Amino acid sequence: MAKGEIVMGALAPHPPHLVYAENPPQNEPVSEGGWEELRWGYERLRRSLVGKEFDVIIVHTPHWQTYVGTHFLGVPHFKSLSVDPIFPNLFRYSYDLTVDVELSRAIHDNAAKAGLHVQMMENPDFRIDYGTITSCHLVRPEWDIPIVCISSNRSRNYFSVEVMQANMVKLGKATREAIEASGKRALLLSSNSLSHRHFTEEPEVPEDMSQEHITNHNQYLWDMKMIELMLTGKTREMVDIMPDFTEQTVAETDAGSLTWLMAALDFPEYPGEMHAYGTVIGTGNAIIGWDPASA
Ligand code: 2X7
Ligand code: FE2
Repeated sequence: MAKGEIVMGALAPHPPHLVYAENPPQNEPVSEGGWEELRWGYERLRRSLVGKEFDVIIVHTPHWQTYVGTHFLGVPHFKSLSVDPIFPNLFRYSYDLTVDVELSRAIHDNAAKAGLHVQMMENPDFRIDYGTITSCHLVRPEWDIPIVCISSNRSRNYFSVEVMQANMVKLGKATREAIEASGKRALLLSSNSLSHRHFTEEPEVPEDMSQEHITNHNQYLWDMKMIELMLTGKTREMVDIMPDFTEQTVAETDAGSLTWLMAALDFPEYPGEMHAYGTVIGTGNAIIGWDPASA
């Protein structure tokens, strides 16, 4: 069997606003558009995947939060309605997806061997989180490829951001090794925003773009620093300063998704490809791809 590989890794944020703005048939609310910069960025990311074949999408998500260990979806098929708890006016999405349980279990087993607390999630009535659905929809709206979905272990909350990062580095390595042993080609998604202070009031028309901007300049400067490191191949340095970034911008990197992705890609020294940066209700969001073939 040929060695499996990561065909691309991407920072793929999940503001539900982006799905709302696209008006796909799966989402009930209807919009007049909005957040084009980011939606066009997702278009560019999808274009960069044309011609690359992949068997599975592996997503690490901040909105499936587990407090005892990292969990993996372990049921082959899920179909239900996902409603965003904060923005039910924007996101009521009917999903129907398949899971690569074999690869899910292989990553689980590898992570257990590396000393991490892990568990397969085998409840068929489990509700898939909107982070997973949004990132997967925007990257692959056809839903024709099985996913592996990894929870975010909230060790940052009861230990520290450093403990969380150390665990995510182990999880990333375990993920890469499981992919290689499987013979499969995988697309990896880190489903998170960068800076994450957001407005506490929504405009009357949510897609009124005259109201959209970063919450404060401090966040903008931090986002630009992190992006500069990602675009110049300094990903170890980026991960090293992530605790400060996370603290100062209440960044969604607290979930560990981006650290996991960097470790799975073995800390790329080649530049990430920038597809877009934009704000959603004041948060900073970047869409960036890393293609190991460009190393
Ligand atoms: O979950 C999110 C997010 N990460 C960013 C912006 C807006 C809403 O939801
Ligand atoms: Fe989020």
